[in-house]
Amino acid sequence: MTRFPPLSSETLAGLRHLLGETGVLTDSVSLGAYGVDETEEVDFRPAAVALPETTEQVAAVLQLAAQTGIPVTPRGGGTGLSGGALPVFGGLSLSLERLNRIRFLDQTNLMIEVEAGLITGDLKRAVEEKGLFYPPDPASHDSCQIGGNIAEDAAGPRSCKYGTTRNWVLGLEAVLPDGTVIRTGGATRKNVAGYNLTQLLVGSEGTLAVVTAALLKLINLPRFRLTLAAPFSTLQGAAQAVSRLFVAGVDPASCELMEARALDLVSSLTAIPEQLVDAAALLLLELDGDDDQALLERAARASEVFDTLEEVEVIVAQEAGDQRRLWEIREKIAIAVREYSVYKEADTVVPRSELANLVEKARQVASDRQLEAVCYGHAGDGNLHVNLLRGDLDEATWKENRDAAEAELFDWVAGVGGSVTGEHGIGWSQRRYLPLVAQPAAMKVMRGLKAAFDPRGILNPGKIFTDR
Ligand code: S2G
Ligand code: ZN
Repeated sequence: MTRFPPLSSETLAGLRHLLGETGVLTDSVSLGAYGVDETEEVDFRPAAVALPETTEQVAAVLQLAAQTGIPVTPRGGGTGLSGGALPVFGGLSLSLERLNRIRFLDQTNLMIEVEAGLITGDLKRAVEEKGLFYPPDPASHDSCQIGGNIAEDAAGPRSCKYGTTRNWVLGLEAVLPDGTVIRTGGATRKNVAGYNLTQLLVGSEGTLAVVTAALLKLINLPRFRLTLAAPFSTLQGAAQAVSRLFVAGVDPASCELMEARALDLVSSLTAIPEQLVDAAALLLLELDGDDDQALLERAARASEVFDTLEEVEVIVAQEAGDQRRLWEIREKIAIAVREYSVYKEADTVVPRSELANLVEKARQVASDRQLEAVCYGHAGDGNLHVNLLRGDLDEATWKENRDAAEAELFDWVAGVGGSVTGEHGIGWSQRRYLPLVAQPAAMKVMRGLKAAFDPRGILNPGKIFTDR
């Protein structure tokens, strides 16, 4: 494992000189807070937290780190689910939270330039006030930051129709590990000049450069939305319906699946409508567009698809309040699971046609090891969050069984052409699974890229690869 020098009092004084007294935190409450994100069961404290306010300050911090060999771990809102923002080798936690301005909104070209620390929900609301739409909608939208979304290529329910964060990034401003500021991409809809550094940095989990600002694409806000809740009497039926919806051209903006156990857990946090409580599985769809009649026709088409599998009493919500109540069911599942049990989440993604088999496999790997599996997630993307619950197991058995169950599940997922993370990233907690989906030759290219950007290995060390 790589070793780094400790943060000396000279380096700390240098940091204070660059960022001012309030720009560097070393008290133990702060170090504790910046040592965790939302990943289960991990905690790594930094030696200090740096809070720059400008790109120049980010560059200066990285220059100092490069000179002294101190590792730097960039951090957004701390809502990550693979430990990407955790300083596993100590050193500096570099939080972008104070770079949170909207630099400009270009309503002629439908673009916005924002700084990395802007809360994603604030970005979404700012453009919606102007009748515009930035579709990516991670579950944590009210606390995650756009820079973190870019680092992880975050997604959410609407990536089903609109793609993940990367589909909306036209250009970036970023700082390389030696402190050099680079700009990639630009304000054009097309751009094939040279290597696509923008898209290389998106999803690179803060291991290649620190993103400080992004130029994002916008579209017009769809005028109408419909929410459909479809209770199935079998989980297999619900899972099979998903691929058929797309073949039939229903084109949902979101298509989420949750199994009975997820509904059962979330019922302690929000009301489940009578017609849905006994479902073995629930599909929740959002349809959007500018023609309300066309939306109703697509809703009818969705019902026809369901009826090819079984008779389903679909709830169609047209009012915003009714829609919200239905979406709350889905949005609160993660919290409900967390409140119920210690758990480990496998962020599986498979071709849609494998969804039914995925749920079967998740149940088997769990029950073989006295665990419970709760499956829910973005079925339209083939992306299910398989939550393995500890229940009553003692610590040692839990760890052993959890790891074995997860490994068997990911082996199977890779075998059917799926992947080991759909939207939460490899980060720290999924590193050992990357080789299941990236062959040795691809891993070698990835390592070469890391070395080209960060020859000294000081930027977010310990992530993505097992041996750095
Ligand atoms: C979702 C969050 C999962 C979690 O879709 O709700 O991506 O474990 C998630 O917090
Ligand atoms: Zn999710």
